[in-house]
Amino acid sequence: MSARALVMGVVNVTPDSFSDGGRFLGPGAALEHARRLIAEGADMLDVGGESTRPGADPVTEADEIARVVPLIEALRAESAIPISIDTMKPAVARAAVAAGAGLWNDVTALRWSPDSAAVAAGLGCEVALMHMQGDPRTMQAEPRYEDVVSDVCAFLSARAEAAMAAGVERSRIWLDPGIGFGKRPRHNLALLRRLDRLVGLGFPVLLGVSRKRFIRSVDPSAVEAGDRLGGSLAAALWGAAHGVAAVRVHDVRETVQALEVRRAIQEGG
Ligand code: HH2
Repeated sequence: MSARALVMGVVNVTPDSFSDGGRFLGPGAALEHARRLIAEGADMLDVGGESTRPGADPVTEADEIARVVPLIEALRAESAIPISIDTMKPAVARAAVAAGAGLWNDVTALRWSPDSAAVAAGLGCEVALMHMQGDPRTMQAEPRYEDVVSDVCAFLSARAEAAMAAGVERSRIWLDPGIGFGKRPRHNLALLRRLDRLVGLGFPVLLGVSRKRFIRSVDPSAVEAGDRLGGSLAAALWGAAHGVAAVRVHDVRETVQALEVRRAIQEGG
């Protein structure tokens, strides 16, 4: 096994994701896409049924379950790949874990419902706690920080403590700085520059930089999400070099290749 960062491939079953524009809506198309990401070398898959795009419309619990559960069941029937469920809702997490997901990826860091932390503890699954200022509808309105790196580290430490107080085992917790969630470009760049501070908290770090808007702040010509592969790879390599455990990406093949080349240079083949 190589020591490189793990690659988490994104499988959206949504009509309105910012990065892939709903091309994968529908369980059949989403399953095909998931198979492709596995063939391209994904170490795990992140299945989501609700877009967290700024301004995205909320989805009901029942609709979200109906989007993600058939896909997770179908994947489980043919593959042992670890699956995470990207949801804020405890009922969706519960249904997804029953269908075979092993990690609850929660962009609200278990704050969406007062039951979230207890449900996570009861499920016994891994949990990724992500930082977000505000909520998806309003988060880009006017993000403010005293010191973004210290603020995000303090928030994530507190959320990890809250999860553990509710019974989630320490060894099951991941932290994620939430690149693009209630942050200006300078905030995203500062968080990336000082990833060592987050890694230093002692939990595995998950990093989502793929196709994100901050890349456009560096290259104004990268208007569409699909124009941002170079920046996505640069940021993933930066994350790997600074100790993140996993990167959440859309372009699995290219990211695996980039990380493997970096590893081969470092380890000599
Ligand atoms: N980013 C997105 C969604 N979920 N989860 C974690 N832990 N970290 C992230 O950075 C993260 C995330 C946004 O990306 P995408 O899935 O492409 O968009 P959408 O939420 O519209 O589906």
